[in-house]
Amino acid sequence: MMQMVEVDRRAVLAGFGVGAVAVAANARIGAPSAPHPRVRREIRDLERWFPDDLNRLKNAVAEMRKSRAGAMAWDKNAEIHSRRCGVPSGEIHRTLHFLPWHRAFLWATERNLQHAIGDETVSLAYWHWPVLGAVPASFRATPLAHDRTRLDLFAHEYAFQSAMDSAEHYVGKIEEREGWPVVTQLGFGGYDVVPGPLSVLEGTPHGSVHNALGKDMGNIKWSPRDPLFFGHHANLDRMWETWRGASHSARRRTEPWQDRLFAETVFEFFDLATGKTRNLRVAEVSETAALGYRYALPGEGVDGGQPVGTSTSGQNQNEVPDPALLGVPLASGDARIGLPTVAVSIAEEGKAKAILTVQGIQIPANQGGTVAIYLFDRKHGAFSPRRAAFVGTIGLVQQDTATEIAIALDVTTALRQFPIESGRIGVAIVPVGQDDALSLAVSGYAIEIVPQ
Ligand SMILES: [Cu+2]
Repeated sequence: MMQMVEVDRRAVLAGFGVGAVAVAANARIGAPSAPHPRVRREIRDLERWFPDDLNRLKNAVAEMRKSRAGAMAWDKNAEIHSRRCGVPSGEIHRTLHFLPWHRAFLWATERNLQHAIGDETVSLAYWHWPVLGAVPASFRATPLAHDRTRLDLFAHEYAFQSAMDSAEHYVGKIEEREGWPVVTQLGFGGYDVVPGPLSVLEGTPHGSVHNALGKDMGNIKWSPRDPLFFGHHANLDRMWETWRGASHSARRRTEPWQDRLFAETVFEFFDLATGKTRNLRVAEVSETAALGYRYALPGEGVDGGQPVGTSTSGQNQNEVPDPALLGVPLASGDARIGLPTVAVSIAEEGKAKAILTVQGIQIPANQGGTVAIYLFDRKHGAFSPRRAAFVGTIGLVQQDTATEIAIALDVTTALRQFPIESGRIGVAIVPVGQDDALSLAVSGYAIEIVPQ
């Protein structure tokens, strides 16, 4: 599958002609409408300290959800997302366009909300999952309520720390070793302009939080029908900004703004003001300041408020799922251990890391769920959570067609804490807290030791 992906990309690149065209990363979409950028705040902060801002958002959503001539502007806006899911070209999931497309979608939706009530100060809010670990009160009542399976979250579902820790470079790197495609760098928001492995961020917390809420939110195409979609994706957008750090940080420079296929792609959005399509180039959404907004920290600008959840390092033990929630492994097998190109050990901090790739994960149509990945020593025989190292969780969001995906995870810490003495590493994929059955087939597992 992945060799195919590489061939496709080269073919498309050839169509554009050789010679990269530089794209200014600071492209502007006209001046921001207000002298100060709009501030997107955490939902609980709006509830407690900024009721006027929350009311503006509620009124605008209520207006867009009203039926006019049998059609709702809200659903027309949501439909834009469905056109980019499970499509032969222009897919915005499992690609590099995951973060920029959703940023543009939030921005276009925010403009529509402003237009709906004729107030350009309407701003989206973000849902920082760990603050409450549940759906905020304001999103449980009309007009922000929606049909959802669950209102509480498990910590392993909003495990953003793993995504932050694994976010080495925005662009993942895939190498071929002994005829086997191996991910040697972990893409934060994707790997390529065509669908490739699922990035850590897109699996968890993105996919797992979608799955937790279920109903429309658990359906990749129609998730934006739920108003909380925009709170969820605003927090992912904020994580992107947090990961980038200060302007022009080294991380920001690793982003593929020089890649024309990435940066010059044009996406269409629904524009309520004209009833027509509004186009946005990916390069136009590189800077939040140019789009006229910024994110406040949770509790920012509030007397006595404490910023929370701002740490971007360290392991969060709460992310390990409760063993009582684990089901029977959906798939397990031995990992191929790639020979390191130079003799390095992962035991020493900063010398090398171990990357696990799981290839050819077949997900049947209309099935989704959150799975946990474990490593275990094969000398003990079959998998048991009590004798295994937890690696991370991956949220696989339901699609209406069967899909094949690959995932890559940093297993350095897991292997340090749980040395595999026999050298035979087993990998298990275990469903977490699922009522409905999910079935998976996997073609193989590989662990690569990558010098740093
Ligand atoms: Cu999406």
